[in-house]
Amino acid sequence: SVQDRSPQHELVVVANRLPVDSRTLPDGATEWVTSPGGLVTAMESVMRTVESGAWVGWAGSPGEAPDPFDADGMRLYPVRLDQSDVERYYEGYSNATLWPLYHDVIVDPEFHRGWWDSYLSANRRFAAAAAPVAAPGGTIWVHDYQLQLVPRMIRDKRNDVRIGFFNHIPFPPVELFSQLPKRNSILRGLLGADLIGFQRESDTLNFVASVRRLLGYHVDGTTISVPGIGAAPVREVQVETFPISIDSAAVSALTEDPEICERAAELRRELGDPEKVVLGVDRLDYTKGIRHRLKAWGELLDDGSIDPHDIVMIQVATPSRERVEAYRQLRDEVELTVGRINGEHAPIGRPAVSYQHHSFDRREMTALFMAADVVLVTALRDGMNLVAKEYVASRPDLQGVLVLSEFAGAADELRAAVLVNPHDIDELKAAILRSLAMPPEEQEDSMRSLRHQVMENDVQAWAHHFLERLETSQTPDSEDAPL
Ligand code: ADQ
Repeated sequence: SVQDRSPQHELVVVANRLPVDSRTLPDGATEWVTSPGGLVTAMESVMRTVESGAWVGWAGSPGEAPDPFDADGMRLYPVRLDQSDVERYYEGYSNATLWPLYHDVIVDPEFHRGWWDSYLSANRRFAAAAAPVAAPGGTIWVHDYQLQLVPRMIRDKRNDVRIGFFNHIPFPPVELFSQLPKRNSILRGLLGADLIGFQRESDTLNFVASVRRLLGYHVDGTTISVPGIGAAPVREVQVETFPISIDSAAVSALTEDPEICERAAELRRELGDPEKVVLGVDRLDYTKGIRHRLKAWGELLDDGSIDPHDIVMIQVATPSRERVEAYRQLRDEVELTVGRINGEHAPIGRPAVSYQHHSFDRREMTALFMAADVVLVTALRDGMNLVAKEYVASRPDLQGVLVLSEFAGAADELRAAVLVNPHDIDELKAAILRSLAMPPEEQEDSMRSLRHQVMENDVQAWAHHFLERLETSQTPDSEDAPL
């Protein structure tokens, strides 16, 4: 309730978005719908074990923030973002500066000073919402590139709490990171945490190298010594790799649902019962390599290596960041290419590429994975890529082939996939043909090994592992400790 003046939460999660979406009903009232993303699933199992958990984030529409409320056993604290914050902090600095820079400048990052000012003030608002609601000695876990200044901002207000930060996207090599205006403020912001986690080992090493090179701090392995201001003592910050995962058991269990099995069979019938179905599932993002995939597919059709009567490709491209220019351009290009491929190759009445520009629920997504003989994950750069893991979890029958870019974080763990460099179109074409021709026994060997990896390392284990490490990191000073 609003009368709750001094809330005390053992664990506070801070992320750009709350785990719920607001929906306006016909009568103008607001309804909250849980958005079951990976992070929500991961935290659900952790939140169940703490007496009192909280989540701080934006509710998804610009303007006044709703009052705090309870959902799914947690207290949610909405943060206000005005229209100009959405344009400059979120679409601007987060998604048109940091996102392309952190993904190896696949498109040019834009640098605008006004965007930075908004990033700073929005980060302050998230920190100001999170700091007062953590219990003394409690834990605050900050997520992702939109909130890199928050750890330090919380540290400045609360020296008694443990602060963790996890970056869901890659951390770039120091040569690229150095281009970022205000780069040192970003590093100092992150170093307010006790534990900083990354998806893959190379991200951890890139971050540590940037701290050493740009701030000159002492580094011992992956322990960074952050000098105190004035007489304050040196603080040790741990940097570690925590590859994120999915709720593997839940995904795998869906494949036993008779309705979903029937839907998988129906999908194949709807496509005209082709011999093989090839699937891509991505947010419509330039990091995902959708253009490279379509280029390879178009050439395989052009040179007759693939007969569109026998083999169909489904490309699911979820609408994403549609107000950012690079995303509008990408959508136009992808849709032009799909149109051309279909115009040249599709038999009458059925597609060569079935293109789906919308969202699907979990059940339909599982049916798609079950219907797919080959899944193509051709990201040019990706923190992890959960689609790769979802496909593996959806194949307890041990059939199907995963083609996986070595530039996706998942490639560090999923060694038994058909690994590719998606920039090499010839290599990509050869990998697709090899996958389409792979004998069932070979598919089984590789899928068994992939499943072992994905089923053993689920998102619940990921969250527990991170929080366990955070608990054993340097004990924070209590507020009244003598200086
Ligand atoms: P994303 O870039 O969003 O995540 P990804 O890891 O593939 O990428 O997760 C996408 C999720 O959305 C998957 O669960 C997928 O099934 C779902 N999805 C995609 N299209 C959909 C559709 N049309 N309908 C319904 N669901 C759809 C960021 C990083 C990744 C990192 C994750 C988690 O960029 O590298 O793996 O965070 O840390």
